Amino acid sequence: MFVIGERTNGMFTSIGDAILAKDPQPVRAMAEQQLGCGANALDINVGTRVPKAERPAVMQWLVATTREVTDICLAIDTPNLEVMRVGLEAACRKGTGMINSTTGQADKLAAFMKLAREFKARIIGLAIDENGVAATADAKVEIGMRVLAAALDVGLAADEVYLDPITLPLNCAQNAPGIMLETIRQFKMLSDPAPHVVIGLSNLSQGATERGLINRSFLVMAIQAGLDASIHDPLDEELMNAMITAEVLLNRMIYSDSYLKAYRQT
Ligand code: THG
Repeated sequence: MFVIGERTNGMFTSIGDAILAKDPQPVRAMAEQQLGCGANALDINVGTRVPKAERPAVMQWLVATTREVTDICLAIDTPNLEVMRVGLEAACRKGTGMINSTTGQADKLAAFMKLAREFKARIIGLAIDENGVAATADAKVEIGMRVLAAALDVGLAADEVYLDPITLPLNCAQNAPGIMLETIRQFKMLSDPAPHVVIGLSNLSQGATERGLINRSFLVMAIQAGLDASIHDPLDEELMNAMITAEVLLNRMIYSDSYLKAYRQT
């Protein structure tokens, strides 16, 4: 599993405060903590408290500050093309970048795929188009197919594409998790080699009690369905243990009595 740490996000109070104060220390510390807990990439999101006009400069600062402590892949989390470009420039000076994300409308796809090629960045495509979030597995897969085709057209490989079925909160759409699982299975059958499949796991439990339990139960099911990347909190040790155990149970990792420790050492 490719774990994209979700915590460098202005939506979290401590990081949001640090961003507004331009205080680099909490940002660096959060990057190091996530990496220490097994993150393979970090999602970088300035949050909603930064005025729109300042977002390019703030993204530049947030990425550059994170880059001071790590060369790891940085996923630039913004729907805005200008913010994305500035973030990728800062991320790709040293190490790789990932576009989080494009949607399926033709004009957005064209612009973001051009950026992906320019920066040799991997790209996440959401199951959203001009009609909003696709509601059925068929509609999500149709958008996924369009994203994959656009990526192949600009010369990306299928395994540089990460399709995201869109995670809705369980407390507003109780049938959505089942639809996501079906979509994940179908995304993995779109091509051979297949695209990757990613989710923003924490969306699922927003507003619910038992957040941790809901997140880790679903993550295990999604891994079985073919999920191979997840944006989540690597500091949640029970979540990471459930993820590692799912990989052992699916025979993707060798069992030993110390498999949790072994995973963390590699
Ligand atoms: N897909 C893709 N990217 C994404 C998402 C996705 N990026 C953003 C988001 N969804 C994933 N990241 C988060 C980060 C935090 C939370 C949820 C998803 C979260 N935050 C707490 C809350 O809202 O309750 C904030 C807690 C606090 O204030 O401390 O749940 O789906 N491609």
